[in-house]
Amino acid sequence: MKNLASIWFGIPLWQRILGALALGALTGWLIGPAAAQLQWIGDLFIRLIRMLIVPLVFVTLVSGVASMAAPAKLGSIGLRAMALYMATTFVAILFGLAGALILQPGRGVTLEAAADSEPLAAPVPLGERLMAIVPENVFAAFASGDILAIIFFGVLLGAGLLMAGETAKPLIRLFAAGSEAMLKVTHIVMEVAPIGVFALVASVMGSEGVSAFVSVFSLVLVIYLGGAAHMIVVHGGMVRFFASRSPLTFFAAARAPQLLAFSTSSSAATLPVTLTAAEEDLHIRPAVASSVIPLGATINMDGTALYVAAVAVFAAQIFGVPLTIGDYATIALTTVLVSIGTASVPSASLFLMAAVLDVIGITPDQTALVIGFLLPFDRILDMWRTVINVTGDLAVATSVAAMEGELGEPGEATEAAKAQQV
Ligand code: DAS
Repeated sequence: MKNLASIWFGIPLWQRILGALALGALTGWLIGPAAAQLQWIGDLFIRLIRMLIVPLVFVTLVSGVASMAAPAKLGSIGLRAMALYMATTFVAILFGLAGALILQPGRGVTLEAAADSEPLAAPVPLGERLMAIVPENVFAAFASGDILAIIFFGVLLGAGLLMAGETAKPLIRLFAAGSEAMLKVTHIVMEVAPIGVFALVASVMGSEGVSAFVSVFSLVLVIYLGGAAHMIVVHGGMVRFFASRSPLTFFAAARAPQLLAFSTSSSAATLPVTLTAAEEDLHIRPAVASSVIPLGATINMDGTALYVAAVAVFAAQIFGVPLTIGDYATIALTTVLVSIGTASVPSASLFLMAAVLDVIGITPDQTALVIGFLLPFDRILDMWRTVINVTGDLAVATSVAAMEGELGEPGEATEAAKAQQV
């Protein structure tokens, strides 16, 4: 038994997760809807990961900011991250539009009246969402897991500790220890990832089945091929250009978060692993990783932007709505806002995309038809777009860290461990 365990733990985690994913897909395909019995195991795993998010994001952010050389850096990190986030999202939209125009996924698709399609979730107005970044009550923000509000407060507290000088040293060390501890807890939880991933993928494959692919094969192609091209060209190119890092090394370090993003379809559920990979495998110092990664998981969604833009063209093709250059520009602008507003949970953007379809003249009834048509297998599309979302966060964080001189070398001790020697 002992050497079985040593063999198992001797296999790299990402390979154990990949194996579990493949076995889950096969199991789901073989036993079909009966695989739904496994759903509770997947749900339990996601609860485990989500349990980490608030404490991990908060302590690593406060510790990261408080260990910064100077508060001024915060401004340049934030500005650089936002600029790269918006730029990569815009390019992802171009990939989505181009893919949909080339592959014409809406050609020949006729939509029967969608069954009782879900009522469209009214998207939260962007102004309201921006106001909510400032929490009226930080404990309420913690309790509700409001990541943007937690980031806002965490940055301020970290800056306050930084400026408090000597008297704050004990608290800074406490947060550094907390950050190290939460990263270790994430590792513990990740050890059960293969079981959780197996159950999640088996239940999705069992319920969606491969047949779902047939009716939207070309749309799946647009998302999967367009997304792969975007990751290779844009994310790989950024890492090469800004950080002089090999894209292959970057993608190897991103494997575990990508596999988790694929299995959970949730950037939020993947966030603890994205943060750990950023600090430990990509050697991004906490000063950058602790703020840029949680921010990206919340507002930077390249995969979602590519998907929403592609579906807008897909819908226009189905209903024969002619699109002018102005329409494409409107799709791009609205899609950027939708991708910022999309929550980091499964299928979040499926309903928000109504805002984009609306601006190009698709009627609410037609929108309901499109959403009703996509709903049954949005999860298969969501799995991949969430991978692209998470990869984009890591690529931007790597680039910003390089520009800020906060990109360490392999084998370097983590900041928290160094802080312990203070
Ligand atoms: N699943 C969402 C995420 O967590 C993205 C989406 O719904 O488009 O990134």
